[in-house]
Amino acid sequence: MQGLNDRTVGMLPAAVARPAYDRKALKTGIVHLGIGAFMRAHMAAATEAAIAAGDLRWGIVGVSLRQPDTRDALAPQDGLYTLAIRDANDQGQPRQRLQVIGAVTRLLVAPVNPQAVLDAIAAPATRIVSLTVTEKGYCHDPATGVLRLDHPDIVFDLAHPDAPRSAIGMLVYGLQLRHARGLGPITLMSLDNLPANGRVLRAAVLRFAEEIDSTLRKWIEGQCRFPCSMVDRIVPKTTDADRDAVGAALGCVDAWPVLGEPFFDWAVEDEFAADRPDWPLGGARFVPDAEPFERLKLRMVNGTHSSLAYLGAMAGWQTVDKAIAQPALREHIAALMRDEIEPTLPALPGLDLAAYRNNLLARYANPALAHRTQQIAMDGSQKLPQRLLGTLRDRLTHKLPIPRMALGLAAWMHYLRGVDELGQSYRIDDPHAEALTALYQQSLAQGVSPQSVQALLAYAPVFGDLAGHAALTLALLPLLQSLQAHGVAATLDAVNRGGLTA
Ligand code: CS2
Repeated sequence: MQGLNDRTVGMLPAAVARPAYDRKALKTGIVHLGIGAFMRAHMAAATEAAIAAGDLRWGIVGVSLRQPDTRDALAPQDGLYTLAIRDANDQGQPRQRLQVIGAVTRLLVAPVNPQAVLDAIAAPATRIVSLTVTEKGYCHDPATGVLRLDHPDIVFDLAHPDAPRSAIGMLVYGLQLRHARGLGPITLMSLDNLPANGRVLRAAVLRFAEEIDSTLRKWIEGQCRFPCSMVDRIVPKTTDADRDAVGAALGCVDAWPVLGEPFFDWAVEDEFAADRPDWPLGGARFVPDAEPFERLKLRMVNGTHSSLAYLGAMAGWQTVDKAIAQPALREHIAALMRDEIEPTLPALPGLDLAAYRNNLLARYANPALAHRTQQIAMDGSQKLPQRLLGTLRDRLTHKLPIPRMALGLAAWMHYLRGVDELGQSYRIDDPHAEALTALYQQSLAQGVSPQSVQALLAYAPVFGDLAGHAALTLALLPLLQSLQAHGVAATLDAVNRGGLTA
C-alpha cells in the first residue's frame, strides 16, 4: 500500500474528509510544543475548521520536546494524518468517521534541532505558541503550582540557553530571541489539564525569565498574553490495531492516525496578544473567564476518570468502557458526581449538571475507544491535586462526608503496590514513582493503620497542607483496609450500600 501524503490524499475514498484548501498556500501562525495525540485530535482539528473556512494564516509547526517518533511518522506524510472519530451505531456496533487533517505544516524535534524551535517561536508570522506538555511538563510543584528552580530540566536550561530541554526554557529563550529581533509579542496558550493553566504557565515563564534577564521579564509580563482554557475530548493512545484499521479504510498507510470521541469542548479566554483563528468554527467557545469551566471539567471528567482508572486497573478492568459496564462501578461514579463533586461546583449559566453527568457516563461507555485504565493511571502525583484533592479540600473544609471521593484516593494509594488483583505486575509510570513506591513499601505494605496512611499523606509534593489531616485519614483507613483485604468489587459494594464510612 502507498503512504498518505499530499499526492495520495486526493485518491482516498470519497467518505474520507480531507483538506479542500490549497495546502501550498498555508502560512504558519502557530508553534505547538508537545505534538501528541491529544493536540492532533483537539486544537489541530479546530484550527483545521478555521483554515477550511478560508483563513490560510494558521498552519501549525508541531514540536516534539523529547522523541523524534511523531516527526518520523508525519514528515514523510507532508504533515498529513487521519483523525478517526469513533463511537457506536444504534445497534451498538463500533464505527468511525475519518478526516485527514492538513493543518500541520512542519515537524521539529527539539533535542535534534533546538535552534529551529527557537527560530520558529521568534518568526515574524508566529502569533501563538500553544502547549500540550502534560502536567509534569511545567516543572512545577504539583501541590503549589510554583516553578521548581531545582528541577533538573530547569537547572539544565538555565545553563544551556542554546539547547533548552523544558517547554518553559524553550519558550523563554524563544521569546528572548523575539524581543531581540524587535518583533511583536505573542500569545502563549496552555492546553493542559491544569487549573488556571494560563496563569500557571505565565508564572513559570516569568519566574524563569527573571532568572536570565529582568528587562525580558518585564516585556513578557506587559506584552504577552496567557489565556486560560478548558479542553475536553477523550483521546486514547493509538495502537497498531488502530493503525491497521485506519489504513484499511483509507486504502493507504497512515503511520500515525489519532482517535477521538465525537464529543469536543474547548472554552478559551479571548485574551490574545495579536490575532487568533476562528476556532468556534471547530466547536470552541471564547469565554471571558475559563475558571468555572476548568473546575467543572477537571473535577467531573478528570476526577472521575482517575477514580475509575485506579479502581479499574486494580480490578483488572482494562478499558474504561469495560470498567463502567460493571454495575457497581457505574453506580459509584454516578453517585460520586451527584453527591460529592457537583455540590462543590460554581453555577454556570445554562449548564444542566444532571445532563452533563449522564452524557459523561455515556462517553465512558463508548465501546469504540478502548481507552486503557493504565493510560489514565499514569502520572498520578501530577494529576491528583487538581482532580481529587481540590474537591476533597472543599468538602473537608465544610465538614461534608467524603466516602466516594476518598475511595478514589485510596485506590491510587492501593495502586502503588504495583500488582493488580489478578496478580499482574505493572510499572508505576510517574515522575515521583520511586519516592512513592518506597513510601508504600515502608508504610502500607506492612498493613493499614492511621500511622501508615499519614505517612503517605505527608508526601508534600502531592498533598501539601493535607498532611496529617485527621478526618481524611479516618475516611481513608477503612477503604484501604477493604481494598487490601477484599478487593475492588467488594469495596464498591460496601460503599454503594453506605458502609465503610468512618
Ligand atoms: C485522562 C484525560 O489520561 C487522562 O488522565 O483523564 O486525558 C482525559 O481523557 C481528557 O482530559 C478528556 O478531556
